[in-house]
Amino acid sequence: MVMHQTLTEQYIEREEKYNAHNYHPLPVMLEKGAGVYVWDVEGKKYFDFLSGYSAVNHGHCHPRVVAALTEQAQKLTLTSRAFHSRLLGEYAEFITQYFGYDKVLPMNTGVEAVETALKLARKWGYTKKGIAENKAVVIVCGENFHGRTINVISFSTDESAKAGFGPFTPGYEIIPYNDVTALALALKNEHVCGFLVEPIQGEAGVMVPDDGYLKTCFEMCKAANVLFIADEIQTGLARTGKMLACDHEDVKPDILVLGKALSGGTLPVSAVLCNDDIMLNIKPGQHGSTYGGNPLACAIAITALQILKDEHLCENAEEMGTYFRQQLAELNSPFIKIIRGKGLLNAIVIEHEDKEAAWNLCIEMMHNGLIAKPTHGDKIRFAPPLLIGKTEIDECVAIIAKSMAVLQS
Ligand code: IF1
Repeated sequence: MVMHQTLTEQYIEREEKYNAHNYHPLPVMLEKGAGVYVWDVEGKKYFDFLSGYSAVNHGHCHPRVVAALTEQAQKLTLTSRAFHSRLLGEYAEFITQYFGYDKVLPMNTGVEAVETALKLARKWGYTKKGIAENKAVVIVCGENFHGRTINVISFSTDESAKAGFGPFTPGYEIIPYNDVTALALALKNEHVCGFLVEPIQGEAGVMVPDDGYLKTCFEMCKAANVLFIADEIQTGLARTGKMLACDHEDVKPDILVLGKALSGGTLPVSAVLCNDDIMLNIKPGQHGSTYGGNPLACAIAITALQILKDEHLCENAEEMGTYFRQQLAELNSPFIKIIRGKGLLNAIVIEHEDKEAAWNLCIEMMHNGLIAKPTHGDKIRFAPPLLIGKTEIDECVAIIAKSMAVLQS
C-alpha cells in the first residue's frame, strides 16, 4: 500500500490484483445506496444514472424490499425444487395474474431466463409445430444483447463478446433489428419456432425501433405459427413508462422474459412466463436450477412487483423521462448529436473529434456527483431509478450541462 493513495485507489488496486479483469468500471468505489443516491468510500454522494443496468428500478435499498428480504431470510431461504415451499405457489399465482399468463418458470440470472425461453421455444417447435428433429431455428436480431453464455453469444454480432469462445451453437438466424422485411423473409423457413427480440435494444445504445415495429413483428409471427419471445429483462418492469415495453404497442408476447428489477436490485431473480400450450411441453427432469424459485427470491419478487404499482413507477418513469429528454434538448449542446429513449431508459450520442469524449464526460459528471457509463465509445446511457422526482432531474441536468464544459477545450 502506498501512503498517498486515496481509499478509492487502494481498494481499486486490491480489486484489480485479485479479481478477473472482465470489466472496465469508472474509478468510483461505492459502499452505500438509498433511493436515487449512492455514496462512495470517501463519503461523496452521487446520483446513480445506471441503476445497476436497470436492476435498481425501485431505488437503492428500498425499505419494503429490504424488509421482505430480511424477514424471509430469517425464516427459510432455499429448499431446492426437490421439495415444495409455500412461497413458490404464492409467487407463481401472483406473477402469472400480474402479467396474465397461465404459468411461470422461475430462474435466477437474466441469461438463464433467455436460455429457458429458447429451450421452451425449441421444445414447442418439436412437440407442437412438428419441426423435424434438431432442425429448429430461432430468429434473432443483429446488435442484440441477451447475456453471456456460450449458447447466447453464439448469436451475438459483437465480436468482443464472441472472440475466442467458439465453437458456437447452431440454430439461429440473425436479421437486422427494426426491419420487418427481413423478418418476413426469415419467417418463410418452416423450421422457425421463435423470434427473440428486445423491445428496445439496450446494449446497442438504447435503440428505439420505429412505432409499430413490435406489433407488426408479432402479427407476422402469429401468421407464420412462430412464437414471439420478448426479452424484457432490461425494458420491463416500468423502466420505459409502461409495465412492459411491449405494452406501448399492445403486444402480448407468447413468451415473456423478465430479470434484473424483478428482485428490486437485491438478488438475481429472473422468470419466463407463457401459457400452458408452451410451458407444459417441459416435463420433470428436463430443465431447472438449484436456486430457481427459492423462497427468498419469491418473497422479494412479490414485494418488488407490488411496489411498482403502489408507487406508480410506470407513470413516474413516463413523466420524468419525457421531462428529462426535453430538458436535455433545451441545453442545445453542440456535443449532443442524438437524444433518444422511452420513459427512463435513455441515451445520448456524443459528437466530438476526441474518441474519448464520452468517457471524459462521464469522469467529469462523476466529479460533479452523477455516475453514468459510456457504451460503444460515443453513447452514454441515462437510466436513473424510477422514483426520481422533478427537482432531482433539474439538478441532474444542471450537472450534465456543467460537465459538458470539459468537452470544450
Ligand atoms: C453486463 C448491456 C445493460 C439484457 C438483456 C439479458 C441480459 C441483459 C436485454 C442478461 C443484461 C446487461 C448485463 C451487463 C451489461 C448489461 C447491459 F449494456 F449489455 F446492454 F443492461 F444495458 N437480456 N444486460 O440487457 O442478463 O444474465 O446479466 O442477468 O455487465 O454484462 P444477466
